[in-house]
Amino acid sequence: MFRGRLVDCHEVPMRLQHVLDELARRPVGSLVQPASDLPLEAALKRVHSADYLHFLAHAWDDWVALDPANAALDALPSVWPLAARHAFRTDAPPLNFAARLGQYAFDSGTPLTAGSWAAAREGAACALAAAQAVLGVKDKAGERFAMALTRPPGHHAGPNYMGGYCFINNAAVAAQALRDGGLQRVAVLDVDYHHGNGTQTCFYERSDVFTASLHGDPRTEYPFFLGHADERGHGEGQGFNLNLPLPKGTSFEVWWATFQTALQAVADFAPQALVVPLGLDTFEGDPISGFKLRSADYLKLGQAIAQLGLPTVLTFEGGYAVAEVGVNTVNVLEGLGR
Ligand code: Q9C
Ligand code: ZN
Repeated sequence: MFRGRLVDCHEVPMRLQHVLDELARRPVGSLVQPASDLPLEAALKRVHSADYLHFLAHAWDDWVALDPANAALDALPSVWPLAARHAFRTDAPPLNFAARLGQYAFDSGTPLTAGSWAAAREGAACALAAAQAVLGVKDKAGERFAMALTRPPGHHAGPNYMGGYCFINNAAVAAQALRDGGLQRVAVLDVDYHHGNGTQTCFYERSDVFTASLHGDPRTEYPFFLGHADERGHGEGQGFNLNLPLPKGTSFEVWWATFQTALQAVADFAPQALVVPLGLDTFEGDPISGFKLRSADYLKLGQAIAQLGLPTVLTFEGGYAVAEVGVNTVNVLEGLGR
């Protein structure tokens, strides 16, 4: 659902194929599948509520059970409880499917389709495997970098809601797995064009995971209702969230100067590991975003992340200039090694 019409989703399978094709041309590391015996259910429950996970796991079957003809359609939410205004009750869960979908979604632009749960779940397994790879095992040192090459993306998904093409927050799963693996302080540096609202919310009241996001100003850019500079964390988490909103149309030079502020804030936190939700929708050719980064700029981005000197997990977030997303992603990965 985009601007009042059903359109083809911007978040398409070919995005990842372009990354794989570019990696075949320019290998920057080994490609591995996550092991099948990872403690995935436990890792998912560390980030998402049990009732939300149960909803996601059964949503497609529930949707098709309403009407067999639904198998040819995506499920899209159309009604919301507006909990923030205390206008509707959320303590009396509805049975109606449309109501349940609305309860667990914050926009109408995130189609839930036949493979959504399986893909989101495997994506989280990949993020968990990436976290474990940088943690290492008993006698074996961890990898310096690991990227979860998955879709759908994750950084808009919160503890109990989907949205922004996201269902499971892969970056949050990775950050929590790094904590549970024994690291005391983990930083998240979100460079997607859109504010990482889900990740911010997951860790907003915690001082052990510092979250920073550099993104289009929510006054004009999605997700609109979170991502302002005055959101600094709450309670224990006061001071452990940093938002750096920038106007639509921002050039690489201005973006880069602001990125330095984010890097310094991460370094000041002195984390033991870093998670980077990597969105390539900051690219000048992105069809739904408004920053002006060029392909070569992503080499510098990768290089600067590596200069933090931290074990780093990257997750694959936005980036809808489909033909260029492979080159831009692999440029970041190549930059890491420079
Ligand atoms: N006028 C990610 O990049 N709607 N999600 C955009 C633009 C949703 C983006 C409308 C954008 C979601 C992971
Ligand atoms: Zn994005």
